[in-house]
Order: sequence, then structure tokens, then C-alpha cells
Amino acid sequence: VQVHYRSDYKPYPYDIKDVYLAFDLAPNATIVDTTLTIQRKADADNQAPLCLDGVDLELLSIAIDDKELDQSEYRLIEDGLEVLNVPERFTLTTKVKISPDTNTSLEGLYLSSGKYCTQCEAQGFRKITFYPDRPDVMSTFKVRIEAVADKFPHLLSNGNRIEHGEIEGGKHYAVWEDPFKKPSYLFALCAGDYDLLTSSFTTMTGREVRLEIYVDKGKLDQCHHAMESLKKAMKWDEEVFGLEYDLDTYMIVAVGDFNMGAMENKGLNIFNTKYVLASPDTATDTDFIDVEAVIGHEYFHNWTGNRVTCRDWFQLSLKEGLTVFRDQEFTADQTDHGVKRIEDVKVIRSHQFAEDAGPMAHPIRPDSYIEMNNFYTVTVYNKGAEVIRMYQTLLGRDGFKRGLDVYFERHDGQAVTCEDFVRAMEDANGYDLQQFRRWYSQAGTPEVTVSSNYDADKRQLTLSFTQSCRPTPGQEDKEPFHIPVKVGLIDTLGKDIELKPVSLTDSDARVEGDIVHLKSAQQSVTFDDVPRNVIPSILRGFSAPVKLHYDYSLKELIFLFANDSDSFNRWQAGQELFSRVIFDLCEQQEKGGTLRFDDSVVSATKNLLDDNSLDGQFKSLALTIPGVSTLLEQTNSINIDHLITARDFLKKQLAEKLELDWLLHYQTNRHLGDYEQDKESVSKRALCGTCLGYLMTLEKDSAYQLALKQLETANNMTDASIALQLIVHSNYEQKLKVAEDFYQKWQSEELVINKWLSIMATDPSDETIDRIESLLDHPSFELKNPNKVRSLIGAFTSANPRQFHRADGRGYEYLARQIKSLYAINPQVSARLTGAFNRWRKFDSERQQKMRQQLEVILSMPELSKDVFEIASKALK
Ligand code: DPP
Ligand code: ZN
Repeated sequence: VQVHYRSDYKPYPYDIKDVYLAFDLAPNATIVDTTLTIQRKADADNQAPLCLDGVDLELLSIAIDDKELDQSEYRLIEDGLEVLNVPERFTLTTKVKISPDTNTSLEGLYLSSGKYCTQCEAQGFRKITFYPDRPDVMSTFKVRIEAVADKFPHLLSNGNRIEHGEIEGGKHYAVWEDPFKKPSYLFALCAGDYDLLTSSFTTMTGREVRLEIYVDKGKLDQCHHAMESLKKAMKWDEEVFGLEYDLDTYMIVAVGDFNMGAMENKGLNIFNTKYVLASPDTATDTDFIDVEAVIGHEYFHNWTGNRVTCRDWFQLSLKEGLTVFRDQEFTADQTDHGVKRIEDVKVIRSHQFAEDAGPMAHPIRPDSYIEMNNFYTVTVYNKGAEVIRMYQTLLGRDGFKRGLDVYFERHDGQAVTCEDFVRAMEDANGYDLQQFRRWYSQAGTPEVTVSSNYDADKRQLTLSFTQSCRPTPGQEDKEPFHIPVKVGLIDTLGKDIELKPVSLTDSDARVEGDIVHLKSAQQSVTFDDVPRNVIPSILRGFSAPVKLHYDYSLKELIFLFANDSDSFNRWQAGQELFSRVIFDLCEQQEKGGTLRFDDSVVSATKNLLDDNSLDGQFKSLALTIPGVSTLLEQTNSINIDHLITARDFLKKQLAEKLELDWLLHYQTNRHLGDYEQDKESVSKRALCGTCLGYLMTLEKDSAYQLALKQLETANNMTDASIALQLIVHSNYEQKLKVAEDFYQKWQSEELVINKWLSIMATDPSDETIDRIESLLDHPSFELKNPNKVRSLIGAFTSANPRQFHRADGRGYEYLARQIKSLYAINPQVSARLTGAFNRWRKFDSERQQKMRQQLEVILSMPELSKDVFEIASKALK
């Protein structure tokens, strides 16, 4: 296998002045005629061969300046083509044949559910034609599409449609021209018979942009939320960043078979249906927010990704970290900043920390890869967004905006690097980011340990910080990071006191406002005028993606849980409180004896539940016990059985001791009138779901009846799906009948059935494996559809710890079998599934041995795709 290194970057020796592509679409024999106008770069070696990428292409002809090349003049090599002795300026024409119908990788051009569609990022364009398929080769594209008219009335590509018409034999054609230079990964083509929703948006300079959403027939009524979200995103980017859309049309096509969430192709986004379709009866409140966020994300890419793109794929976070940050801010502005922050940090802690601590750990700007698709990760995306957020913390909102302005001024129309971004931030602000750059080069989660010391005579409080970062593959030693730590000091009445930092020594950390700048392995900071018994609140707002250790007493945590003015840290105090109880219960199990924990945890829970000043969504988050994957990342070695038992015990105890409270809050927040989607209604639904979740652990008929009634009377999918989940995951006798009825009711709504599959797969009961084994043959399941694979198999491995980590190893065997059926069909999705074994070293020796064995089984599969190979082989290293 070939490993690609960031340090090997070399500019491409040729400019591709323009590209003309002509597609004659046919399921098994699509013909692609390509004409490239090529010029050698002035500084390039005049012997430089012309190297083009190409995979799964049947070359029918190749010519330079209309002269057909004979076999001695070019060479077909592995995954490409080389032409030696090319002139300085020339036109290259190629004709290839491809087979969209049999392309199940969903990369390149594929035909699924009767429609043609493309996915070119990162390296799918090479499955369409021979081309320098790398993001730093940018060109203008003109595209002609020809197909049978009745089956494919819509023929779409990037930019503007400049021509169209009928051709004999029942066919028709369209010609598209994109005036903006772009790399091949932003190319798109769609052909099919869709329903179309149109609208328009007037930009800040008064230009009218036509907005179009193309969906499967019959789904038009589920597109309105996506359309409204698009308009909000366009407006928001103008208002917040002064960024305006640049083409006359913005198109979105929704497809059911898609590897990713969505794709930002210039002027023609292609979306997974999951992130377009939403109506109250089929989509949950979370789905509505996700649709808005992903629509925003892809729209924001038009500037951060398309106008300014990446020089090479190692720079992926340049566009993804930045664009995730932008979509997070967008969602926060549309919803609630505090709640959104907590949601985002939960992803970091449960998934990104796990990645950082496992065999695939990589910096946000990776140094090498075997398969680029494996690096579309929570590290590149979400930790990347945390790094961008830290710029805003360091430079302020205005400073960050100034930096972005310089970035666009300098680099509009270019393919650039993360280094170019840092430099724009530095230059715009006169700020030294030398040490900050380590966030790009060092992998792993930094750990910050803090202790405090109060000097009563001087009324001074000193916080002492140490930072360290464990080794990650290929990186033994780490240098200290520049870590902005936001702090507050809370007095005994629960109020923040004014921070008055004093410098005692030169090595003290610098403090700016409420930010402590950590820059070396050990540093401290002293505050003046501090009354007795003040409690520090550290890493407010999760100001840096680090693990924080501070030895709070139980009482202090409870105090912060009730009082911290920083909503993130208030939530955090509760999470730490619950975690602490759980780890304590784990120890009790090791020792034997009855399980117990302090009653003050119960009253703290009750106080939060009863706090009328708090929003229901925040309460719901604060009352949710950390999940197993988050808990796993908080310890080095743990008995998973004890962990799950402890977590369930805590939940059930809180349910029992506060039964009437959960019930009361459930009843007072339950809304029985018409469906509403305002913030308050969403909050109430969230809190009701949490209360019902506690009540259901009691395994009482009264709770079952409550859930059944909610399911029966629900006028929206939020209420229905949580009720269904709680019933299916309980020991209620008739649960399978309830599940079957739900299936019957919703079988024609694919996205709802995907939820149903997930709920079935995440049932913690011992029969689940057998059930999901038989679901593979169920009419609702289809191995070729990534959403279904993720809903059934992905949900089982990531959200059913009890059954996936069964002591008998059947969970692991199940996963390996699914990978075996899938890897030849869809390498990308198979590689994602394989990642479920990444943390195998965390478990007891029997489980380690069983997971290891399955990884070996996977590695021995014949003609294993490099996607899966990379994940499995790195896991075993
Ligand atoms: N570039 C795409 C996105 O993140 C890939 N899924 O928006
Ligand atoms: Zn993106």
C-alpha cells in the first residue's frame, strides 16, 4: 500500500486553462468526452510528463491537438495515465466509458434509485475521467449532458445553464457553464426526474438569486424547512461576515444513497435526504436543527472552501474546521448559545477524545494517509472548529473578523494552506501565533491539571496549572500548547467576583480579561482581593479542547451545578458529579458489597429539575447522565460491565427517589394542543423526554402506559420516536408488537424507518443481536444504502455498548461479518464501521483478545479495500 505524505507536496507542472466535459448518460456505458486546454507552467521542467489520475475508466481514445496518440505515446499506469513529451501548449481530448449502474462505492458518477448523481470529494473525479484530480488544479468547467428525456427530464451541473434542447431518439441535452475556477472535487452532475421547489433571495447588493431544491417525487412538502434554512444562512453570512453569494442560481439536490451528509459542489450542492427532508410528523426537533445546520454548512463553504480552497488534502481542516465553526455559530444564533455549546462539546468528548487517544490519532492537519476518505474525521472537522474558536477567543470577535477579511483579500480564487490562514490572522492583528501553530501539528488531547491555594492573610488565591499531552502514534514527545483557559471565581453567594490578577513572577501565566494564557508546562496565576471560600470555575465555555482536572469536593460540584453563571460549566459540574458517582460505584463493585452514593446527589438533581429560571433544553442536557463512550474516555482502564451497571444503577436510583418529581415535570411540560415549533415547545418536549426516560427505568406499568399514550397521541416525530425508543429499550412485554405497529405505520417513510432500525439496534436486551441479524433480510434494510447501514449496524456498534461489548464476543463477530459483506460494495462506509474496534485496548484482556481476533479476520479478507485496511492495520499496530 502507498502512504501519502504532506511533506511530499509538489506543485502540478501544468495549468488546465479550461475543461469541457460531454456526458452521454447510459447505465452501463456512459461515455465521457473530455477536452482539456493545457499549458506548461513557466517554472516547470520542460520534460515533465503529463500525469493524470483515472480509476475504473475504460479508455476509448486519446488525442493531442486532434491527433490520435498511438500506444507508444502514453502509458496507462495504476490509477492513472502518463503522457510523455507533450508540447508547451496543447489540447488533450480523451474518451472514456464508465458504468454508473454498477458503481456501488457511491464515489464518482453513480446511478441509484433511477437517478444519476456524483460525489467527487475527495478523489472521486478520477472515476469519471482522466484528470489531475487534486484540489490545487483549478479550472473553469463547461459541461454538456445528454440523456433519455422522459426518464431524466432534469439535467444539472455547476453554474449556469446556457443551452438546452431536444435531440432525436427521445433524448435531450443541456449545457452548463461555471464561470468560477474550481478544483475537480467540486464538480457535480445530477440527472433524474425530481420534484422541484423554487424560491429566491435578494442579496445585500440587490442581486436576485434563484433557489432550487430538487427532491424525489412526492417529497415536496418536506422541503420547506430546508428552503427557509437556506435563506437564513444566506442572510446570516452577509450580516455576520459580509459574505455574499456569487452565482445566479443555488441548487440543492437531495439523494437517498449518499456516503456523507452533504457536499458543497459549486452552485449545485448534493445532500443526503436526511439533511433536507423534514416535516413535523416525520422529523424530530433535532432533525430540524440538523437540516438547518447542514444547509448552513454547505452554503458557508461557498466562501470557506470554494472561493478559497485547499492546496492539498492534508489541509482539509482549513475549510472544514472553519466551516464547522461557522455553522456552529449560525445554529447558536438561531437557537441558544449555551445549549449549542454543550451539544458541540459532547461530540468532542465522546468521539474526538476517543479518536485522539486511539490508533488513528492525528493532528487537525494530518501528516500522512493511506486513504484520504478516512481523514474526514471528528478531529479534522470538530477539533478543527475548536481551534478556529480559539482564534476568536484570543483575538476577539472583531480581530477574528479582521483576520478573515485579510484571508479573503489575499486568497480569493486560490488553493491555500492552513499556514496561510494562520498568517492572515497574525498579520491582521499583529498577534504572535507561533506557539498556537502547534494545534495544527501535534495530535492528542492536552490535559490540564489545576490546583488552588488560598492565602488568607493576603486574601490572594493562586491557581497552579500544569499541561501535558500523551504520546500518539508517531509523536512521542509534545511541546506545550498555547491554551486559552477562561476562568471565573465564584463567591459563597454564587456571584462571580471581579478578577484582579497580579504578577508575582515572570513565569506567571498572562491573564487578559477572564482568559489565562497557558504557554508552558507549569504556570500559575494569582488573584488579589479574593474573599474566603471562593470556588474557581475553570475552562468556562470549554475555551480549549482539553481535558481538565481539578479536585473539586462533592459539595463544590453541587454548588457549581446550582450556581455557575457560565452555563457550560454549570452543565459540566453536573456531568462531573454524575461521573464521579459512577466511578465510585465501579470501585464498590470491585470490592463487593451493596452499591450506594451520597443523597446530596439526589437533592442536587432535584434542585436543578425544579429551577424555574432554567430552559427545558438545558435542563434536559444537565439531567442526562454522561454516556458510556464519554465515560470511557475519562479513565484509563475500566471494567465495562461494572461501568454499565453503575450507570444504570445511578439512573434508576434517581428515578426512584425522585419519581413524583419526574412525573410532575413530565405532566406540567406535556403539551397536548396543536403542534408548535417555537423554542419553548421544543424545550418542553426535550424535558418531557428526559423525565419519561427516568420513569421508564422503574419498569412500572404506569410508566409504560405513559409512554404508550405518548406514542399513540403524538402529533410529531419528536414525541413519537422518544416514546418508541423508551418502550423498545424497556422490558415491556408487548414491546415487539409496538415496534411492529410503528413499522407498519411508517414503512413508506424511509427516514422514519431508519430511526426505527436504530431503535431496534440499540435495545440493550440480550435478544438484540438475533433480532438485528434477521433485520438484515427485512424489507426495510438495504446493504447498499449507507443511511441504512449506519442506522442498523453503525447504531449497534456505537450506541449499544451492552450488546456490542457482550462478553461472549458475539457483538464483535456480528460487526466483522457485516464488514465482510460490505467492503467490496462500499469501502468508505465499511472503513467507518471498522473504526468501532479502535479502542479495543481499553477493555479487559478477554475482550481485547476477541476484538483483536476480529480485526485479524478483517485483515485476512481477500482484496481488502485500502480504506478498511488502513483502519484495521493501524488498530493492530
Ligand atoms: N465537504 C463535505 C462537507 O463536509 C464533505 N462531506 O461538507
Ligand atoms: Zn464541510
